[in-house]
Amino acid sequence: MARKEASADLRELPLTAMANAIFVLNGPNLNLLGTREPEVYGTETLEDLKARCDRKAHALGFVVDFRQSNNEGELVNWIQEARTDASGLIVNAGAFTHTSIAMLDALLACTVPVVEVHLSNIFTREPFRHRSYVSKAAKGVICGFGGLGYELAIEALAAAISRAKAG
Ligand code: CA2
Repeated sequence: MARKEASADLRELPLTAMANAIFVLNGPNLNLLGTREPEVYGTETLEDLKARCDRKAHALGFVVDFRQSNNEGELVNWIQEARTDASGLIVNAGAFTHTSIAMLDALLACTVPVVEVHLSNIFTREPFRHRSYVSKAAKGVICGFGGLGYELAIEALAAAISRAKAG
């Protein structure tokens, strides 16, 4: 989703802005948001979530690189990229949340703060959704607040990054 557009936007920014980049990575099937299961995931599309993130990040002095993939390996590559090209990472790993040791390993190797987000409250859903491999590598987890959760995650990440910078 808008992967190339986001990168092109970022390439036009000065290097100092790259240091303030927050990667927002979305996993499988999240490209379908807004088309089905509104009672679980709401009515917003992924584009709507991107717009929320852009607005919130800009207000706090950050830029967002917002991506989605259905491919586990691609998500792992992006997490590795975040080590050098982002100051923080937000991840909604979709169903890979509950299965992916590869994503966990990549996240554990990530030196920037990570916030895990889910649109739905995974703990009130089927038992297989109660376990998250991602959480072990996350500074915090936000779930159950729909698209607002992405904005809350940006706020939490911005605070963590500022604290780290202040020493
Ligand atoms: O609540 C979340 O954000 C999830 O990460 C969403 C994943 C699910 O597997 C996780 O357990 C919780 C699923 C995303 C699929 O979203 C769709 C939305 C509309 C239509 C079809 C799929």
